[in-house]
Amino acid sequence: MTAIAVIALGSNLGDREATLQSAVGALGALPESSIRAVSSWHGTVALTVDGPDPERPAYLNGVALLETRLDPFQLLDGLRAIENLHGRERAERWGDRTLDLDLIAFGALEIDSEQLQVPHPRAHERDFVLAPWFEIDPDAELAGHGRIADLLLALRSRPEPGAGADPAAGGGPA
Ligand code: A4P
Ligand code: MG
Repeated sequence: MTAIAVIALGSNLGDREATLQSAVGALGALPESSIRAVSSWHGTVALTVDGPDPERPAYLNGVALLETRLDPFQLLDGLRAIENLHGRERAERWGDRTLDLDLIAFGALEIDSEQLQVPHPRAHERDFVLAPWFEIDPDAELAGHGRIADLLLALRSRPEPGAGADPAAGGGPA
């Protein structure tokens, strides 16, 4: 059975665009898999465990749709192998990286194991995932969270994280 996997790509070290292009090539070369769509690359501020940090190298982020006969765990192994081929090192959580490949969704499947959670547990609140995904599949839904168009709208109507409360706004969202 084939499924459509939604894969988020991110890079904030080295030649980011070359790395992302090379990763897309490697994704398409996985067994029984082919690329269906790739977004443009979006420049984004690095999100760290302490919040957005404009002092860190900025990311390029994008999303690819991969049609695959691999199962989600085989695909995760493939993503790790491609990250490693592109010099990924794991020093700190949410630290700078040459390449991050996250499995955002796998059809409508929901998985909650130690190794793999699908949909990706933080995808619904990340502009840098939803915006490129919306570009290539505007009608997409994220299992358990609804339409990505609505998620993006909700995110963008919130005050900027870290911008602080606006006293004139009178106590936050209604
Ligand atoms: N894992 C579980 N579920 C998944 C999944 N759906 N996709 C496990 C991928 N991996 C999944 O990942 C840690 C473990 O998560 C893996 O062993 C895998 O079995 P990792 O790639 O080694 O580490 P990480 O990416 O640092 O951790 P984490 O918590 O997945 O980070 P996030 O949430 O992916 O955030 N800022 C901007 N602007 N753009 C970014 O792309 N990315 C991150 C990483 C932080 N800040 C960013 C960006
Ligand atoms: Mg990751």
